[in-house]
Amino acid sequence: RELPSILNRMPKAELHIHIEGSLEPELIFEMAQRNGIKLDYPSIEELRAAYAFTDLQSFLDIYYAGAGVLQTEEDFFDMAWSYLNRAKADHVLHAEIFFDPQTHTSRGIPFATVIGGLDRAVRRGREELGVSASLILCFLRHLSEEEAFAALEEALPYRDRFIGVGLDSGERGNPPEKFARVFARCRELGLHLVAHAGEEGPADYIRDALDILKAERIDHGVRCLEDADLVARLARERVPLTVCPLSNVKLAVFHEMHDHNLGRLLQAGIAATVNSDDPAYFGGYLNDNYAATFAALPELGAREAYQLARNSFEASFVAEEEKKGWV
Ligand code: ES4
Ligand code: ZN
Repeated sequence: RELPSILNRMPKAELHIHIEGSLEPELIFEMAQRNGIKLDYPSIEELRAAYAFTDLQSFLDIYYAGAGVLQTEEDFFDMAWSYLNRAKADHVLHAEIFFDPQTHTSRGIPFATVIGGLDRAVRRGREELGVSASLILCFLRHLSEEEAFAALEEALPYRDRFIGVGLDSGERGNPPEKFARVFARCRELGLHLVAHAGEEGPADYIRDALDILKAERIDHGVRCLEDADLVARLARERVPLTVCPLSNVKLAVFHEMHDHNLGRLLQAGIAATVNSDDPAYFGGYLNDNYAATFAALPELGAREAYQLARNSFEASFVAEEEKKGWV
């Protein structure tokens, strides 16, 4: 009865959101127009209709194409500002936001343009919206480790504008070990470390992200349930999983929401959190993800709602002092 209202209004953190995945078709068209870019789709409706994915790669193809309209610092600002306003509406107090610099620098957009626009939105969000936010730079795992090192090198003059690094894009065939050395370097630099693992890839990739990359948090990680020893370890070591339910259903990781394992992860004692991943592409922002999972999974009630919100703050990279005000 009152659960939907509790879910909507409870304070929460979002830890798995790709800022390029928050770019709504309306903004894609607006930016294409102002930047003089010709799109492959004649209308907003036809672009949205193309958002019918069969797996991760079919999504990534459209997602990277959409990001092609981003040209100026203003574009990056507008994208992030729009997301932060949506986050505020969902009672998100804190967001840790992924961005993919290689998607842009490979098109000739300077790293300074990307980080300049995103950082300005993050600062303004803190001041004007009261939403705390920080940035996490993701390496594209379909590219080489050498290219990841080059991306890191370009980013280092802006070291104070992001708090960590992650690993995203196509998982299959791009195991964690491919990025062992660049993650070791990031660790020396004092950056936080996260990695997508166990979304489409096997449970082994989750273990390797922990053992080889020293990831502090696993993005997705839902395939851990295929390995009982790993589940026990994740629970014992309180390794957070940033689970993205609507994403998982749209990309056919689970056939329908009723099949999602979020309830089982919590029952196993894992510090799971709920997140939106790419909200413009997967049918909803953070509160939509909470609403869809709680509607489909009968084992989720008020206790689990509270647990998930609490997990989201505990799993965040904010200082322990600041966390105390939230949990
Ligand atoms: C992503 Cl759902 C997902 N998985 C891997 N990489 C990504 N980049 C943006 N969304
Ligand atoms: Zn993701």
